[in-house]
Amino acid sequence: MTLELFGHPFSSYTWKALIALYETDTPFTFRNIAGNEYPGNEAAFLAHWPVGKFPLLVDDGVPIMESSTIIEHVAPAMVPGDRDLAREVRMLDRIFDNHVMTPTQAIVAEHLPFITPTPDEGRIERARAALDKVYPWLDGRLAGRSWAAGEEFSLADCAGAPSLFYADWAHPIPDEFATLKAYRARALGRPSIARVVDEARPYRKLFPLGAPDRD
Ligand SMILES: N[C@@H](CCC(=O)N[C@@H](CS)C(=O)NCC(=O)O)C(=O)O
Repeated sequence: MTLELFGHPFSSYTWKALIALYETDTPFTFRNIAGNEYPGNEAAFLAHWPVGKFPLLVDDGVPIMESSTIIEHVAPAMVPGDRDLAREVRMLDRIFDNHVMTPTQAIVAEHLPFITPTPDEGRIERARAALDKVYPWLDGRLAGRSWAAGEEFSLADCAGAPSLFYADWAHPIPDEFATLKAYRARALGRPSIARVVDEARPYRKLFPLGAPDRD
């Protein structure tokens, strides 16, 4: 397979796919769609996927959308063979995307003037409330685990690390959730994750709430 990954170095879902590619040392070409820095990449990306959500993988000309599907394609071992463990991995993958990343994106979007000239404070408050519900649940679920679904790094961690990275910037995880904070810190120490974080440093000025001076 000849792989091209279209994405943005500061995008959480691009990180999710990149983490799986880096974890498995899979050769690929990164096609950066950041701004006007790389002319042609954005047009090629939109020609494959007019919806415009990234990342997008193109394997020998075949476009594959959605980060979880991309990961199952390039790194099938990221979902364990055991049926019960696979369910836990896929469930946590969905929870991180839908219940951590989605409210985080909502908070961020309400601070982007080109999306919302007047921030919708109600939407921001609902998103913060959603994170306040999921943080304690995750804190309990991750207790006693090295990685999101147990002892093995998996698809769930590819989703967990980027979503918690940005969620903590948008709506900090309270100190009382020590297990969740320790999981986030452990994830940031893993080489594949440290690498995506480092590659995105030049883009931190884009974070509309102001990137905190940490991580
Ligand atoms: N469900 C998609 C979500 C992708 C997504 O929301 N990507 C964001 C970047 S992190 C995006 O494309 N934002 C640009 C836009 O919405 O126009 C996936 O898992 O790949």
